[in-house]
Amino acid sequence: MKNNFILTILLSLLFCNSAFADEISISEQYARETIPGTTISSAYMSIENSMDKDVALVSIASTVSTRIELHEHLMTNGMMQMQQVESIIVKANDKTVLQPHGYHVMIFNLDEPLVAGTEIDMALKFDNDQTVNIKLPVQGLKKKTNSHSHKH
Ligand SMILES: [Cu+2]
Repeated sequence: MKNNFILTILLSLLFCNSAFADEISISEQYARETIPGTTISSAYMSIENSMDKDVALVSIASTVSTRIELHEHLMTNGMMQMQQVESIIVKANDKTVLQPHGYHVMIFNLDEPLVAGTEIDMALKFDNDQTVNIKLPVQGLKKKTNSHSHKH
């Protein structure tokens, strides 16, 4: 009985979202359209960990860029700044949301600007040797470019 229950859960996980890879699931993922005149973009997503131990996102690869970094926003002296982080932890049976003004993914050195309505790929590498492949729709810029710039 218990095994059937577990099997049902596994099957529903497998069939409801192709982005599922074992016990890490990605949802609400998207990338931003490139701001005209720049070669960067950012991406956001929700990462859910249904394992009994913490896992950390450590790197991201994509066909659109060879330089993709994990970042966080911090308030420093009343100024919103961002810095690169080595990893983003997703606690056991919890989720971490990458969103504007929080953790985010920075994409640098784009050969081609990201265009709204298209899709890009990403391979998310975690510290348990798991890689999760996802597709991210590119969304248009909702607001005018805000004044903080990316200094790298
Ligand atoms: Cu950033």
